[in-house]
Amino acid sequence: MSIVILTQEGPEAAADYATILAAALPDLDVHVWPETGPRDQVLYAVVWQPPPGELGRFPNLRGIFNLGAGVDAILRDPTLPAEVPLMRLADAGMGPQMVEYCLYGVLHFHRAMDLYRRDQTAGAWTPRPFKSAADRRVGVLGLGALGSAVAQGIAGLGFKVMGWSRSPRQVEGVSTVAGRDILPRFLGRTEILVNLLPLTPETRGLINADTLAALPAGACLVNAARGAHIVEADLLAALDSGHIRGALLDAFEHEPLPADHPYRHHPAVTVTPHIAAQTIPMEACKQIVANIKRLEDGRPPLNLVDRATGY
Ligand code: NDP
Ligand code: OXD
Repeated sequence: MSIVILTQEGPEAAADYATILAAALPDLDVHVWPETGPRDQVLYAVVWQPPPGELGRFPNLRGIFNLGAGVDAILRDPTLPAEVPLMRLADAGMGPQMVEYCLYGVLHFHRAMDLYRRDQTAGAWTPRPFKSAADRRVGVLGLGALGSAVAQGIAGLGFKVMGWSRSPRQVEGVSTVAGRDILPRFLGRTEILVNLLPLTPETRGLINADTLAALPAGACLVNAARGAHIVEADLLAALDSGHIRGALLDAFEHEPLPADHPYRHHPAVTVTPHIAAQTIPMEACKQIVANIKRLEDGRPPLNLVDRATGY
């Protein structure tokens, strides 16, 4: 019986996972795709952006484990077996990284580092008036494992934070609202918008001309979730008009971001190469191993993806 690690990033990217899983689960052989051993022996698949069509080719799978928080890439595969439980990582060491990244983004815009950078390039010397964190309104889209940690982290520095989710949530130090109807009001009070939503049919393109227009003039955006949450042409138009002052973007619809993509050269955009929160093999494997044990004991797995909502 075996586990297969499926990633298009190549065997080197899978090596640490293979070593840790082999040590923790000595009764299971560990294979790294494209080497799979006999396909009917594979009980568990550990995947990150798996090669399309592959997951449908293991007839006895008991569980699929995503090596990340977002499962949008897996759910896009039409051959994904419908009956096999799909699990994702919940925090698994990504929380503190995501808090750092988003705090950096909030401070970058709060302290006008984007504008001072441009001033420096232009040879200008333009001090701007002080505004306290207590007067800065930050909005966090998504209050899950990562969004709630980020919202709390930002609130911990004294910012006025509001979080938005699908169902009502409570996060200490953060005012929270839920549901689509409240979104325009949430956006209307948000000077710095931080996106930590999963990419689902409901959230694809959520950051578009209408929602950007609902933000106050001069608002800024930190997108640490998925590129396809944003309608790129709408964001570029809002940046060009100045309605949106700046954007820190970590994830893109097509990665690597093409060299000639307008984001790369836009003076109001800072691009990072999908590094906001990286998977830590040891932490990820702890969750996977614990979940395999739960499945083997007939207990419900943790962090099960709801195929109906897409996260
Ligand atoms: P979770 O599934 O734990 O949380 C998702 C949150 O989004 C929940 O609060 C959920 O609401 C809310 N949500 C989902 N759909 C809607 C909707 N239609 N309207 C309003 N709120 C909605 O996800 P994580 O916090 O673990 O991760 C969030 C995303 O971050 C991942 O899906 C991934 O795309 C991205 N990510 C990016 C990384 C990077 O390096 N750039 C690294 C890791 C993750 P409710 O609470 O009601 O369920
Ligand atoms: C994730 C990611 O979803 O790294 O975990 O983007």
